[in-house]
Amino acid sequence: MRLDIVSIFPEYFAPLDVSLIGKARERGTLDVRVHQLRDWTHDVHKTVDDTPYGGGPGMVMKPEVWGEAIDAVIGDGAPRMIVPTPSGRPFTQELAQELAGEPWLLFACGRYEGIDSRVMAEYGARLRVDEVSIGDYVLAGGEVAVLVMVEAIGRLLPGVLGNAQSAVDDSFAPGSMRNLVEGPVYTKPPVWRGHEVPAVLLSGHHGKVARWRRDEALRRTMRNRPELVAALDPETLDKHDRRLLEELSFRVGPEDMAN
Ligand code: JCZ
Repeated sequence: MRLDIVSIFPEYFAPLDVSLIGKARERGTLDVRVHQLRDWTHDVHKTVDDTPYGGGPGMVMKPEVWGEAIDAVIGDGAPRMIVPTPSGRPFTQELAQELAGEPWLLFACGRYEGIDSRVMAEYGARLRVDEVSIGDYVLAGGEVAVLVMVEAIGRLLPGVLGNAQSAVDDSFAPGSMRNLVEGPVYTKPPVWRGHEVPAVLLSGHHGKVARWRRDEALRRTMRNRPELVAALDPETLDKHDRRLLEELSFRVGPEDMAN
């Protein structure tokens, strides 16, 4: 997969030289190219921003420099273009999986109050362009959002994770703990500073371990993400699940306790 990133702060992307993503780049699985937007300015001050039409605070990134940068980066090609913004569509595990199937992604990192919207209109007529939000908080620019997305996408590429199971076994990945967050995890030693590993995990009883893990996932989802419990399909809950959720005082829906 090829990734192009355009930013006025290319130094932000130093983390892509290390760990999983760095190794994937060394192997050639990932071809990451980071570009300095200011390379496509023409004035001595390398200006990338101007005052907003209609007034208001802050500055807006000028369309001309973005146009020259993107034209140069894409050539005759047609990558999928991603523009981080707090007003974009949510970045989810599902979108990460979709993007992991693309051969070429172009990330455009805004700063200030964002990029003149005509840039997205122009390339939206030539490329698939998505404005994407990584969460409901406001960053100072798109760079950190791109790091988040590249890590989430990169670890899904064939051969990037050491253990191929790890990627399909995550909290939000289809076919694993579906719509629940993961429960707690433990390793050796069996007692640490007086805290014991739950005995069931040492029992060797796989059925009981699975049941306990599901209970813990339900408890933790109820505590931290009650909206996920509310959205569960009751058909995916067995009698034991329903009893536990009752204990946690959650009403489960039309199904009765006879199942
Ligand atoms: C440019 N401020 C780009 C994205 N989810 C999320 N939060 N904040 C952003 C973001 C903020 C920005 C810019 C200037 C993205």
